[in-house]
Amino acid sequence: KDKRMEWWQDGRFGMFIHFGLYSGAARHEWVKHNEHLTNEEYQKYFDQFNPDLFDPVKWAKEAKAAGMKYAVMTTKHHEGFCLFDSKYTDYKATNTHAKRDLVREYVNAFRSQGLKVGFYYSLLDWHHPDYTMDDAHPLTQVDTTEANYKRLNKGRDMAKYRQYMRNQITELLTNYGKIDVLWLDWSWDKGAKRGKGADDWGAVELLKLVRKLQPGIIVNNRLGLYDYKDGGDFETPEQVGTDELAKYKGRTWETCQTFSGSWGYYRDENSWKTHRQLLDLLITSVSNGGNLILNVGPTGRGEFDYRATRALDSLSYWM
Ligand code: FUL
Repeated sequence: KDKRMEWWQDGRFGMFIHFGLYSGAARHEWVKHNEHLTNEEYQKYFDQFNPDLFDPVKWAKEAKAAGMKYAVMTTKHHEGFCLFDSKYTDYKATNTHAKRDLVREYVNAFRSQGLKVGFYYSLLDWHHPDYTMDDAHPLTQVDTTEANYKRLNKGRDMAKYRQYMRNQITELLTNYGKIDVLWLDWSWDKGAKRGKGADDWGAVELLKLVRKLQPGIIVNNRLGLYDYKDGGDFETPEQVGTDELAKYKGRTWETCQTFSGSWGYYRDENSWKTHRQLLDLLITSVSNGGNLILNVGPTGRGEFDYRATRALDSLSYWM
């Protein structure tokens, strides 16, 4: 048994937090992609970003009351916007009305409540000028011809983007004390056309860097390193039904699940899981030897939607 994994396997239950510019759009964290928005069109969400109700101590208290033992927050999602004060980009929270390093506040808040702290970091980046186009990029969805890919990729250089990621991962794993979990997201399955994987990220080197900077850290399995001896510490079945969880028995895994379907705040989504369904997910995960990480997408102003708070309340009542 791996000592490093003990707290995580005993803890069993965590909170995922998806927060970014898309929270203000309030219609899915993939909105830029889904609506094929250009950087110029997406700019208004940066200009208007103003999470005046951002209060991670409150979040941490709700998480703790619901029985959660750790949290993982998006430091950068696919949109490329950074919630932390990175030296390597201007596209960050400190340059918005927030004027603060929101990652630092999150880390301090959750630690102060005795919870373990994790970072989500997107490998995909729809904003970085060197990130080459693939089938998951907002700008390639309308015209998917080779000629268009060629045109859009002119002058882009993934080697530079790889360096950018190494720099940012170094910042994240150096400037915020001990980080307990790193959630890197995501790689295409092997053999997929126009999708990125391990080589694009420089995954082997990246993971070595992570282990060097934070020897105790627990890393998920989405770098695309399927054959490599260190492909990550746990599997990440996403939004699978309770009937599918039994097949993970005997493995090391964490199922990630939403309250309502999307990860980023989606105001008009009407598919919220019932309290019974949430409880069922938790019980089925734990009884099959896995973890459950349940996601909250705070609103653009930085607070939990009342439906999320209610769901967390119901869990804390059961606990
Ligand atoms: C997926 C992402 O594309 C979603 O937006 C979300 O972050 C989920 C946890 O992982 O692969």
